[in-house]
Amino acid sequence: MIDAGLIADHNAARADALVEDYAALGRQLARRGVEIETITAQAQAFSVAVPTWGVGTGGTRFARFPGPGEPRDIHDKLADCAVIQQLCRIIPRVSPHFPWDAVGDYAGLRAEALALGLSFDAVNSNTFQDQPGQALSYKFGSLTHTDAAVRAQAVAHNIDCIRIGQALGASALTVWIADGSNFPGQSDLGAAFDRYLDSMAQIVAAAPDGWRVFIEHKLYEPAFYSTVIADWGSSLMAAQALGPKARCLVDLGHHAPGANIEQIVARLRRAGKLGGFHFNDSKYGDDDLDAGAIDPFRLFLVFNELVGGAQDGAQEDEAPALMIDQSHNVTDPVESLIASAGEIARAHVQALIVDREALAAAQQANDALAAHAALKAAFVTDVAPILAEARRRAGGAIDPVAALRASGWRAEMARQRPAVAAGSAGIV
Ligand code: LRH
Ligand code: MN
Repeated sequence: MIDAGLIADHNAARADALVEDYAALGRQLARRGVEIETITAQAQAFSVAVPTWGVGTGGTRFARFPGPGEPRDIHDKLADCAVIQQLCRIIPRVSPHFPWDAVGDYAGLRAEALALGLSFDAVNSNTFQDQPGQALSYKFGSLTHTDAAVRAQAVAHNIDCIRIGQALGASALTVWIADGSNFPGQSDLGAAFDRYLDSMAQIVAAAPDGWRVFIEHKLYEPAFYSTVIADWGSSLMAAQALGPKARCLVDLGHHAPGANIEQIVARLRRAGKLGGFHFNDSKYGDDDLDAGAIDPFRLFLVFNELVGGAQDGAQEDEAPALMIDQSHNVTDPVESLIASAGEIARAHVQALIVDREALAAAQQANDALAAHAALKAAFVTDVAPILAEARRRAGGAIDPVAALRASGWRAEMARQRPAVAAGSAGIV
């Protein structure tokens, strides 16, 4: 962990400037009828989960270039997540991935996380890779494979993940499958979906009451002609067929360029099937770039739907699970997760300060410019003082990346952990 004294000194050096900026923003917001203290309290209550696979350097199919002090296992990954939480105070939950994070003692892992101030969010299964010693290959699919024995193997793995999740105190399973085809004609598109529903029905049935099973759609990759759960339509059809435990998870990077993701969010909310998010950013494909790095306005518009888009007749019964899913190929992963959590928190606060009355009036009057301006006014407001003050009040750092760098934490990890050779390709 980072020395608490260092964080205190870091904050002390920035306190006067923050007081000044916070007061100025407070006056500006008050003129707009917004009470800054109310927003800051909501910012403090906000949280997002980090992916265990995000604290190590990520890669592409071409290569992975590990950095210094790479986490070696789930224990190092939890320690790194705890440092992010210590500085940001909005990521108290970790989303693990199996078998990447497999250990022998899950009760022990839960206690270890708790001692670090962390708990577990949705667990992720993996039937998109073959594991050493695995009986049957997922080369041609998993839950939708034409061979019932392969499907049974994949179903069993997902049920194992649910049992692990129960031991960790989690209450949701995220199921993303790579199943699809590379050639027209290779797959019976209808039958593949039917096999998906049959396999998922067994997984959903194995989930305890109160649990959620998140269906994660993705347009393409690694399948490059068809993907069984390619879009929100397929995901929603499946979630509606599979019953109340089944919900849809929206990974921002899993859509065609130009897709209107905020409208997808509105539709899934309307259907009562918006289960969760994987936040990241992208310019072309599933680039898994840092949230808010490419298109912060899009991220804001998603939160605008979450905060403001309450709809008559919406069947929504719970808030969606908010999680990050990124691959940090050229930055320090811990710094990127800190920055990304900050960008997600920023989009949330910007959505909270939208003048909803002015927006609704302009929408009703078909005053397009005034309606757009009502959103833009919130988006262009520099809410950084609210974010920093929320962190400070929660015991975090006013400028968490600067505090991390000042602490020399990464150099210390490089000293403690063996260097990892470059070379292997792949996301982790
Ligand atoms: C698939 C995905 C999925 C995870 C994986 C690491 O692209 O978004 O959520 O299992 O990344
Ligand atoms: Mn994802």
